[in-house]
Amino acid sequence: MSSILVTGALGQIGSELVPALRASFGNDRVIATDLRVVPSSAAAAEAPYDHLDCTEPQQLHEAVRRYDIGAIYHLAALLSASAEAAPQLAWCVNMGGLYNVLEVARAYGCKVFFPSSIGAFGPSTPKDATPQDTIQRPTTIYGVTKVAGEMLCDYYASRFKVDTRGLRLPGLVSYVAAPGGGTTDYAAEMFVHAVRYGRYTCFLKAGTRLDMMYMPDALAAMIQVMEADARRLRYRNAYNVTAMSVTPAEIAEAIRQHIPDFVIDYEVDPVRQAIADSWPRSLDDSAARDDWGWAPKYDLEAMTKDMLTRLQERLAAARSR
Ligand code: NAD
Ligand code: AKB
Repeated sequence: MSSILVTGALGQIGSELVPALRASFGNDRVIATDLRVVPSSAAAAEAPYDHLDCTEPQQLHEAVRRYDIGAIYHLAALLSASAEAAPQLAWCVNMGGLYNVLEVARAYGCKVFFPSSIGAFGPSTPKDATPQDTIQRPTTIYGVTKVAGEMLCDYYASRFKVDTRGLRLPGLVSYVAAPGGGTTDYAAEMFVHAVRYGRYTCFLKAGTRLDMMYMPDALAAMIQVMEADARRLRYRNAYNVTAMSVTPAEIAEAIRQHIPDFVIDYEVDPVRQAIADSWPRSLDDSAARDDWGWAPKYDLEAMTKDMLTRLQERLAAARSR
């Protein structure tokens, strides 16, 4: 049985995707890799971890050969705000890395998961119930790399029969690893600050509506689309998926149901606000529901309850050490 390679495995998604994959497929069959040399999570320390720079094709070829890789979850990338601060590096990592992954997949017959984003849409995209097939003219370098990445996945699927699968993920909320330089980071940060300090200063305006998803649903979606029957997949670029469409004010109100004294104020960052304003308010994910049975489990209320419980447990454990 071949193994699974995860690039960018020490980030917000990889820190939870790797343990989830290991729980399903076995510790030794999931190879976590990242640009960072020292594994920071306990999960990475217990099972195979390798340093891998996805912009170096030779390193990918060596890893795929050494570990007999059959599937690659390609997570390594710069997120929207980090990419806007370093557009040239973002192109190199996001596009160069994906190209190298697709080439190695072509050579060795690997399946590839590519995480696209709501950032693949732009101001001329319909903002509400954004369709699966629609205008994609993003105004950020992050979005440019996500649209080009989606098209490259389509091309490798049709031209070289590489088994590519992808999702247009919304902002992800989680508590294991901090988000890494995105526009939707405020959502996860708000929960952490609510538990630690009882207050949060948000960098987006109170009414900024964006799609969000709790990490357990995102992990399920990634594994489910990779395991789906290939004959049922109409899209090889990326499927729209969402779980909720919410504003900072609405998340704050949900937190207040559990922490009544929670205070939120706003200090708007014009760069991240402009990015958020260019993205959809809500996605139509019916193609994912029809083709491979996508159905999220967490709405805002369920996510808020679980996030706060988990964060309070972690804080109590840290204080008792
Ligand atoms: P993250 O920033 O938390 O983690 C990315 C990881 O990639 C980091 O650990 C970093 O060290 C690593 N990395 C950077 N350059 C690399 C290189 N050259 N080679 C190997 N590793 C490198 O990001 P994340 O939130 O885990 O996101 C993973 C993927 O999912 C990205 O493609 C992102 O665009 C996409 N995505 C994330 C979200 C979200 O809300 N987290 C939403 C939509 C899409
Ligand atoms: C970001 O804000 O950059 C990411 C994303 C939605 O792609 N969280």
